[in-house]
Amino acid sequence: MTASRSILKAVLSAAQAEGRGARVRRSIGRPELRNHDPFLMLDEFDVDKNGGFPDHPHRGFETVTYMLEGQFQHEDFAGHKGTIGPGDLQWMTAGRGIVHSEMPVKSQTRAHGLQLWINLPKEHKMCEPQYQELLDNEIPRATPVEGVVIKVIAGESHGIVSKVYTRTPTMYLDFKVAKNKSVVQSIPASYTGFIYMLKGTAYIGDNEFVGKAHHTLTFSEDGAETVKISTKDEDAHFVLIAGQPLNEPIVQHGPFVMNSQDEIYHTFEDYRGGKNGFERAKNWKSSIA
Ligand code: FJE
Ligand code: FE
Repeated sequence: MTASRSILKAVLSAAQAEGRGARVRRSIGRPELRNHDPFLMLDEFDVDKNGGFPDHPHRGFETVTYMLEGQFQHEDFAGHKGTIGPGDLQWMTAGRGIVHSEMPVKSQTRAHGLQLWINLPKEHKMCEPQYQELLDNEIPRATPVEGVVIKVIAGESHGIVSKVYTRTPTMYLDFKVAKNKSVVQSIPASYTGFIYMLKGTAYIGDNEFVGKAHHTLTFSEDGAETVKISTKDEDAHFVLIAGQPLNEPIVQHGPFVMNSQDEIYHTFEDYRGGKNGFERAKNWKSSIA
């Protein structure tokens, strides 16, 4: 019998200002949770109809936007446009370069969701940009026991496999667990991982570490291949995110994440000069910001 991963730390994310009039609860990426290779950032965002994330670039990683409530629009410099609503997913590989705008639909009062930044391995940092977009009803569910519904956004759970292609091996699961349930999730031994609590209370590991809303709970890196999660007198909603660490140098300058200072310098040159993937950045302005 293998033991469950345990929880190393629990960190509360308070809301902070970000973008234009937006509020985020930063999980991974905050000072206490800086190096969680392969993950760079996780924000629980809350944007009202006048806020958002107007025109900005990315290079060298992936942004994964998962909507919880409301409608979010996006538009990029290549003319790629769309709207995602509750339960929908946009898995964007920025690769060598994307410039885009991410804004709530104006008629909505609130857009609430999660945005995860996953680092790319050296050999994929300059790949062609790619979008993988899935509507809520296209994301498969595992229901290992009554009262436990697991949306398999990436990776696998209880025999249900996501069709999302991950250049950095990643598991991304959305758990809705009714009260007084228990579930065991397999995790590859080499993955790092964490739970971000959205609602309610969950008890994690053999010694039932208590996890509450807006807390990030980081997993022990002891090679255990499961994590045990239970609920008691309250339902719980959380995401479980895990991935293969890249163990490569990280040099981040805002929305550019490369392996060396020299590559960051060249990225600034490319962005400013409209080169090497940023050709369409010149004079581009989104129509939604
Ligand atoms: C940003 C660079 C960025 N959290 N949560 C610098 F890319 C961003 C940014 C976001 C973001 C976007 C969404 Cl949709 C959700 C996010 C950061 O776009 F805010 C800064 N300062
Ligand atoms: Fe962005």
